[in-house]
Amino acid sequence: MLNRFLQRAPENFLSRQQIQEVRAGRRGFLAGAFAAAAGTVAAGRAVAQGAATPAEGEPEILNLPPHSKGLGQPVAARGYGLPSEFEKNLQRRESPGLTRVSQASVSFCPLQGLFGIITPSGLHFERHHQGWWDIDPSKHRLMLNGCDEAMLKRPMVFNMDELMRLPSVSRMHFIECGANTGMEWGNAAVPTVQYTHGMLSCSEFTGVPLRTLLELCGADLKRAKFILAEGADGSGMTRTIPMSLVMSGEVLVAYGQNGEMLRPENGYPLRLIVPGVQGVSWVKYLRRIEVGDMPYGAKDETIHYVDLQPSGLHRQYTSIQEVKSVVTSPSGGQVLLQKGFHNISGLAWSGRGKIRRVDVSVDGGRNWTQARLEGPVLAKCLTRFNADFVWDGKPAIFQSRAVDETGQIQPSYNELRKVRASRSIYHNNAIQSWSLEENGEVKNVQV
Ligand SMILES: Nc1nc2c(c(=O)[nH]1)N[C@H]1C(S)=C(S)[C@@H](COP(=O)(O)O)O[C@H]1N2
Ligand SMILES: [Mo]
Repeated sequence: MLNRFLQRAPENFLSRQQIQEVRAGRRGFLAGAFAAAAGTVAAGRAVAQGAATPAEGEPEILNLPPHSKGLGQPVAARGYGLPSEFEKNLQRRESPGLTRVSQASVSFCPLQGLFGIITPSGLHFERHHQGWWDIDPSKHRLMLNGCDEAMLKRPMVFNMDELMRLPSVSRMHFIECGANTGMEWGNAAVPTVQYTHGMLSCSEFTGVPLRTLLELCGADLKRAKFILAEGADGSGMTRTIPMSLVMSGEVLVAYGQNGEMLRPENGYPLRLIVPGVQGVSWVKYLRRIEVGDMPYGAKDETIHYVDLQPSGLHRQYTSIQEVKSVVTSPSGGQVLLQKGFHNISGLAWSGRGKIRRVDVSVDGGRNWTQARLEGPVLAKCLTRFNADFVWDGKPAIFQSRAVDETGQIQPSYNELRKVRASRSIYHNNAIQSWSLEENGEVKNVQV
């Protein structure tokens, strides 16, 4: 039993005292159940004990509660639905002290509490370099131009209605910030999967292939080598994207997210979708696309979002998010309250295509067993995996290792540090370890 419904602390894990309280209650409940079972073959007194009125706070199955007898809420009491009152603890959270101001920060997605592969839009992680805006879509414009007149024959400015008239596609893709897991390069630094891996989300996006727009504008698709995407917020977010990705038809100028318009935090009313590529290239509040024949060398690709190599040099333009996976449950901060069966569940993804296979270890990587991939398994999309685990009460170390359809295998920390050293920020796709202690607590460790 995980502590999903018992998380009252502002963070996603219980205090030591709360765990003790839960255990005390739980133990009482189990003792009652065992007494009942024993009672069927032994003395009637044990039966009476087992079936006794439940401990305080335990629901009474035989007494009908008010919601079984009365009239419920009317329809449309909420024009836009909200999660249950009892799910309040599942929140995006800012990592304390990570940045100096919350306008240039990250809120992490609570992966430990999510099922399947789609991130509810209200829990999608946020990364803003200069705060978010709720931009009036009737005033928003997208301009397309070339680096010179020959590169794009008909420069155009679209409004939202004009864009939304065009043939659209809907695709499910993950977005991962290049800095996801960036705090873990040197050592296990943060306690929960929300903070280790929560700059990751997955949605169904709807929009127009950028290629369609470039064709409409008469771009020279032979000469064009790169595009520059520019956002309308104050961060001056501009990113160079290779034309090869655009020509594949995968890059979308998107307005839809999970069946409705994008959320303001995620770029409403228009953002770029660049499947498989790190989040920073998914320019939000998209207002301009320029077609060119050279990389643009913008600040967010020359100074930021570069990878420090062991030689001391920086590597630029590493954009593909390599194969990666993580066990989301049981994960750091959670507590196993009972021995016996537990479902190990997690997410796997690759910027190069589909996930082929995920292996799971419960002994820190000595032995591996193949996890079940729950469909659908889509390219450049999160894939949910599950594996069985029976806890005997002894310490364990949970790990997952993903392989993608190109044969790339997720590296261990040792393997990754051999080629990348340990002082980088971006593109950490190492195997995550969670240590299960004898007392049931799960902790972030590196082995
Ligand atoms: N205009 C604009 N686009 C932006 C950013 C930004 O600050 N401004 N942040 C980028 C970064 S670094 C990431 S990781 C993703 C995050 O997208 P999200 O906030 O929808 O999760 O948006 C990218 N696009
Ligand atoms: Mo990012």
